[in-house]
Amino acid sequence: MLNGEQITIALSKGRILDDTLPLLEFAGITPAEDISKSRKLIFETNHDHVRLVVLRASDVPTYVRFGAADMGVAGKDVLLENGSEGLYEPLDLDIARCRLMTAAKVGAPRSAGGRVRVATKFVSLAKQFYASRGIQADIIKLYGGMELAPLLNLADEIVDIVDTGNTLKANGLEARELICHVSSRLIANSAAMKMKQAAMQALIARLGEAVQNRQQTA
Ligand code: PRT
Ligand code: MG
Repeated sequence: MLNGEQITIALSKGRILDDTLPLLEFAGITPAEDISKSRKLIFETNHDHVRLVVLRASDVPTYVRFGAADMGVAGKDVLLENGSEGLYEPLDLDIARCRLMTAAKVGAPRSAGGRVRVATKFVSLAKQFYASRGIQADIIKLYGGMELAPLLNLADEIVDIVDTGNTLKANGLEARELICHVSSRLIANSAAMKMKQAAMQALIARLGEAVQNRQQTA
């Protein structure tokens, strides 16, 4: 099905890799070696024309947007935060599900009428969210470990990904407001979708079946 065109698929290590590999396997694509145990960044597969590359999660849309990778898997949080111009989003893979939420110290009151200091790596989404609520927010950009910010009084609130809620709980924080539900999406370069149409469409169709199969057997 994938003859002729070389297809490069961008993934990120961790939950996206773990949850995408079974879908790729259902679609007939298996890496030539164990990606999680390797320091390499480019991996051949059982298909001559398909290779996998492993990037930082937040870099996946960039590689796909510029066509350095034809396809990729990225969290909707990353796509919303960084914009998805020039990208097709042909499939919701329904993996790595979580919620983008605001959180604060357990029981801490929101300063009435005043400004709220918000620490997050989702600067753009946080700005939009607080503006939509008519709340004046000073956004403080962090690159990770947002939970620490309220504890050290760097911020009143954080905007972060929540799954089980265990990380918040372990740090004396509580989730407050839901900003959006998140899952990982298959993204594709628009030009590649035209130039490599047959191979890309075939792969997307197979991955769509893999997602359905997983949902039915879950
Ligand atoms: O780690 P790096 O900075 O390279 O990037 P990343 O953190 O974005 O990558 P990664 O692999 O951790 O996450 C990739 C994608 O997985 C994210 O963009 C989300 O769409 C999705 N996802 C799903 C999650 C989680 N679940 C999740 N639980 N991303 C992060 N978390 C973190 C969260 O930031 C918090 O620290 O886990 C903690 C909360 O988990 P609970 O279960 O304690 O609530
Ligand atoms: Mg991470």
